[in-house]
Amino acid sequence: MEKTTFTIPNISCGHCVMSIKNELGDLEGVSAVDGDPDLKSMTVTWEAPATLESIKAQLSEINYPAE
Ligand SMILES: [Cu+2]
Repeated sequence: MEKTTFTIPNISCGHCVMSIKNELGDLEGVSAVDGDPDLKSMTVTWEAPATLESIKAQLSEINYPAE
């Protein structure tokens, strides 16, 4: 199990955090997603078959690319 914090400049409010939570939560292997709109960060708990690449790809796809 891995825990990774992503900085996502496009986050502007709690609604963004909720959208990202919903979208990343659908990825197989992702077990928890938490975010902070003030820090513009999301912390994702994940394991295989999810990968760092698949999480980043999903973030880009929903227009919240990680730095
Ligand atoms: Cu927002």
